[in-house]
Amino acid sequence: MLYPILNSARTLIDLSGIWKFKLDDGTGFENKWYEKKLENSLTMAVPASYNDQKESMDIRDHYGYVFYQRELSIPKILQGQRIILRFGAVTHYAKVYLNGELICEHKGGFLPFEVEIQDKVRFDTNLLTVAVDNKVDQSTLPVGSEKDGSMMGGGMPSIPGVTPKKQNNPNFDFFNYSGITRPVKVYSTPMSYIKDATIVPSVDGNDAIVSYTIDTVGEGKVDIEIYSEDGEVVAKAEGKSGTFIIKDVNLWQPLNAYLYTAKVTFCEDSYDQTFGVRTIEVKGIEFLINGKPFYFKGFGKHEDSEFRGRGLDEVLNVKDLSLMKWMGANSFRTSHYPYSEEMMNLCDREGIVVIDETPAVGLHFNIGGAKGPTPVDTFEVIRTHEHHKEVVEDMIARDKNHPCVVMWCIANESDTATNPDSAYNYFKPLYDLAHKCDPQNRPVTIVGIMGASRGDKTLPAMDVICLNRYYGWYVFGGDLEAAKQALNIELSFWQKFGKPLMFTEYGADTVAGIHAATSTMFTEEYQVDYLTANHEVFDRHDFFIGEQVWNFADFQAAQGIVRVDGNKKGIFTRERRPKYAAHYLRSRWTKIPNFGYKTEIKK
Ligand code: GCB
Repeated sequence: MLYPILNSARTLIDLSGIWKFKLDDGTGFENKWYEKKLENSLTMAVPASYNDQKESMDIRDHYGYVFYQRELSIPKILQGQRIILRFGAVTHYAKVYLNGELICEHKGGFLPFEVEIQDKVRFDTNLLTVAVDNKVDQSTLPVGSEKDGSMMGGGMPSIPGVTPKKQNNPNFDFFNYSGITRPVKVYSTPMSYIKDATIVPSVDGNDAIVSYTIDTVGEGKVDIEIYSEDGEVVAKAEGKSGTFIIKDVNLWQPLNAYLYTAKVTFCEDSYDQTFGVRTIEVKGIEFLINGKPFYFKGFGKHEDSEFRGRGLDEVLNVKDLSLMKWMGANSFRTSHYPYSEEMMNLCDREGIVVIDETPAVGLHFNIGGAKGPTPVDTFEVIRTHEHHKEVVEDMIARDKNHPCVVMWCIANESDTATNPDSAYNYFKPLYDLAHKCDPQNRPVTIVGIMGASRGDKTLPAMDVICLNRYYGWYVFGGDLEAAKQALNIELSFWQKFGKPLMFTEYGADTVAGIHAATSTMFTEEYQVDYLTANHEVFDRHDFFIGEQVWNFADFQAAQGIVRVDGNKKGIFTRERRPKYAAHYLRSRWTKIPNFGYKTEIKK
């Protein structure tokens, strides 16, 4: 799906701002709130999560639908054009009404969707209403538990005469921020238009051979001009698909990005698609970018900040990448959902390497609040099968052209070991689907949970083995010598698969400002000691190709007895102030090269 742009053929109207807002009291649909102006509404900023914008537990912990509304004026000059209403993300389910008519619905809170409205709008004022549902259950991604008690919050006892409030039970460790979290835009195209562009670069000596496909609607001819960063035309092509050659190509390199622009014209329409030229390959125990063995240094992150929740914040995005560069990091994983298109564009520009993850988290009914007395076969119980396919397809369709994306991650910490055959039968088709959908055929992975290894069939079937491990925290907390031994034993187990392995999470909760001369858990000193112990073991293994610390910054989670105002495993606080460990990691990572770090061990 193309990102909406403004150019000589297309207009773009941003609907960011203050919208009307109202919690559904259970009568919103029955009383057709979408047909008239919302009564007794509140103000709410878009894009942003609604939860932290007001001082009200009813809003923060709301369960179910809310209604957003605004007037939408469409200029008459757009008559005769295709007009599209596009949502960057609405979390988790959206019903969109224009002048009282339901014009589209969308499931899933982290990917864009759009609807053509030229035949539905008045070229005057319209009433736009969006009903947004935040419920998570065993059919949604992320997954909610249908039992009382969130994964981290502990269960709610059932006591006759007591009616606990209705609430979501996220089967995941981050706050269930909801609402219209990414930009809402109206854009126009001519009636004959460019629907999609797919660009697949390859490298041949000093040159790039780039194949492309342009998807169009209407009759006409496609022309393409390729521009360098200096605005020079470096290649040209004609037709809906084909190849072009860029002589003496400038490669897109980690932390040294170079972007070309393909200017596509078709009838009256035109579209500017940026792309980078780089190659990705998993070969033996190495992960090659542009033919050289890459070492991942970086983080698992969240889209999370004060007031906005998970809402798009471009200042924060720029700041986060700047802090990463300051530390010598080169990569992150979009844990635990696809991030905004704006962030992906920024990573292309900044040369930050991205592992792009679906919102499939919580596919595990044998841990936390979801756990019953006897283990269940998660993949017999869960109802995400079809939706999981959709999110894999839609994420890849959205992000396929981004040079920053080097690997797809189809899920985080699923139950791959309780019933290994069921898990394999669920995930292998998704792995195959990801490969089939991606025109660049990037590597595909799944992130494995602590405790699952022997007997697991799913992880060894992936292109790269990605593990979340907490030796020295959840296991052997406070005993880093035992942690090192256990970690080393586990890595030796994985070595036999002959594949590259990386840690996509390892970390320790650390309360900023707590210090101790004798390092104990939760102190800033312990976070450094924990990381140092892990690194000592990582550095012994040549197939260990990357370290992504959990987490870049402290982040909000559900209320409960485990998290004190959120998860504190950040290397930065939620306000982006460095903890002591940031300086330690900076010192380590600025010495580790992006390429060839493990070459010495192999010699
Ligand atoms: C994990 C999860 C992550 C949690 C983290 C933790 O393994 O993938 O979502 O936040 O552990 O801190 O427990």
